[in-house]
Amino acid sequence: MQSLAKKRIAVVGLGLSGLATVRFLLSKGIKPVLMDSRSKPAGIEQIAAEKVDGIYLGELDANRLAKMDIIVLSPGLSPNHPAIRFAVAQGAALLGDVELFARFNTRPVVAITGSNGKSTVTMLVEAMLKCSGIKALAAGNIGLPVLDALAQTDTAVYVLELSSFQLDTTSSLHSVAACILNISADHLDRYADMAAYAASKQRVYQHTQLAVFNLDDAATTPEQAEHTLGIKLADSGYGITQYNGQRWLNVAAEPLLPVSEMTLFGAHNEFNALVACALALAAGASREGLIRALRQFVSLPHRCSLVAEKNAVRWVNDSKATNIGATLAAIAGLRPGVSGKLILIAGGDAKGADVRELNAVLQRDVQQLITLGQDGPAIAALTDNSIQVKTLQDAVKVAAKLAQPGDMVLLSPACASLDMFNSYAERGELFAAAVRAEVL
Ligand code: UMA
Ligand code: ADP
Repeated sequence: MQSLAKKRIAVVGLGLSGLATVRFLLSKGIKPVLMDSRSKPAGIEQIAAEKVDGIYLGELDANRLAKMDIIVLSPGLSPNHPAIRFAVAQGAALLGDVELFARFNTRPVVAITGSNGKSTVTMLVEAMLKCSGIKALAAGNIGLPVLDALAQTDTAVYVLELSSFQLDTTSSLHSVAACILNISADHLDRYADMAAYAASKQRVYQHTQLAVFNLDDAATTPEQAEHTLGIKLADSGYGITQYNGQRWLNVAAEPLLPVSEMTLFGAHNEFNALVACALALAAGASREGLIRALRQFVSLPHRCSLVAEKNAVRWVNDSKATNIGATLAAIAGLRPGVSGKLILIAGGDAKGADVRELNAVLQRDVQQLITLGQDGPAIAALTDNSIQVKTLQDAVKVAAKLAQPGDMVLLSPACASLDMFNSYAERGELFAAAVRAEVL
């Protein structure tokens, strides 16, 4: 990437990362060609047409793409799109915004991927570094495009949440530590099979000084890495230990903090905390910094958040559970604390996953299932205790009728929201609003 200026560069996709890429290229004096398969992408008005080398909207033109030296592809578009494949076959180089970041960045990076827990661990690592007096910045899939983060020059360490889509177009990202938290079915509408999805995640370990992985999930084991660190709750180096009559986080073989002093709860979050400790220490955090961050951390919204407690019924919003693994983790974490029924609201776009993986938990832990959305019927068919509804508001109404003291109503859809909502956040907000209207 020495002489970007002499290359013909197309930015394909004008969402958050595409717009950040355009800003980055313009700052380097490069006029890219812009394309988006939509006729009216939301951010288009932010671009001054005279500053770029053409804006082409609507169906991607394979011949125009084939004339490019470099295509910077947005994560929401598949590299298997026929027009992209054609251009690559003609010799265009395909990369993403994270690859551009990697080629220009000179500061330490911590890289985090996995099917679930990425945002939580990313925010925790950022908080641990900040509590250690290190200027850390979280970016990537979490929301801030990496090329916008690159422009923040007072950053000392980048903490990057990376999706498999971003990793697919990344090949030279160096990191002081990298992690795959777990691998469970997700995005199977874009990958041929689980092996292809897992191979994409493995790319995070390509050039890392320390590969942190999940000892309870073989698919996360690094296929190539010099230094590795496996973590599971029942382990002695990084794990949970009994100390002074309490359960403690054990970090680098020494007790760090009683689990009861963490603001996060649930077994999956204990694991997330241990991983975050390992990653943050590798990037220079102090043990005091880890402790402060774990005591103060404010849980991210839409992840097992309590919306309301009324008549001893708890209403919990886990809208961020956009795949089956996340819903299983939420139920495993929350069910032991529920004395009455667990009423689960699930459904949406299952993204090609096999919903039968919910079967055992639905039989064992869920007393009432309420489903909605495109794949609601397939989930409802798994159990006799199911009711299908058309809207989230109806789901809340039905749940309110059935709930009794001691019960929990949990929105944890195991599906993406996009068949009915603009985002998981909108789904979570509408759920919270419906709950407040119905029960408060
Ligand atoms: N799209 C088109 N045509 C195009 C370009 C995009 O139809 O030409 C559609 C995509 O299919 C998608 C939407 O537009 O439905 C947005 O795609 P995008 O690639 O423009 O996305 P950005 O706005 O750049 O946001 C991306 C990440 N989105 C995706 O990977 C889909 C954001 O992660 C990320 O925060 C942002 O870059 C900054 O790095 C979001 C996400 O949903 C949270 N990620 C997926 C997930 O977590 O499961 C992977
Ligand atoms: P991501 O960014 O990967 O989507 P989040 O941190 O936003 O992950 O958490 C999303 C959901 O995934 C949470 O609501 C929770 O139910 C589940 N989850 C969080 N951490 C884990 C984990 N380590 N293993 C399995 N599920 C998890």
